[in-house]
Amino acid sequence: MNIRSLLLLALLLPAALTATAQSRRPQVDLKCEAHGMGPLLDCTVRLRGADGQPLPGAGVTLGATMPSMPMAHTVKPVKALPTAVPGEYRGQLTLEMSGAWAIEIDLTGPVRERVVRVLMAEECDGDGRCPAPPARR
Ligand SMILES: [Cu+2]
Repeated sequence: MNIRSLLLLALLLPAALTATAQSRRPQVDLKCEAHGMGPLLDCTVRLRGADGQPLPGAGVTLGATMPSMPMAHTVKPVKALPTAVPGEYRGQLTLEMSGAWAIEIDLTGPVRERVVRVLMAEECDGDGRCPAPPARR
């Protein structure tokens, strides 16, 4: 191997490693519904591996903070438990007010990752359940 190909390798290797690390990242799908006072937030997390296959056997913890009010809230993180559907986990957060919440998804086990999604959680009228859509930034 001459010096030129060595240099080329040195240039390309980090990019290749980054691409590999990226492609190993799990796909994380989060859907939440708000209901009741608090509001309560029921969240469903669907995990897929880099190969697109459902990812069972992960530890999934959900936390919530309010980006607009740092340190104002102490929402207790909850474990999201596996459902009958492979790669699907459900957990319920008790929020302390309506508004934009950053939902922190901490993954352990086959994958270690923290994913944060900001959702709008509103109190629903009566017994209603309201989808919590992504918050506009
Ligand atoms: Cu707040």
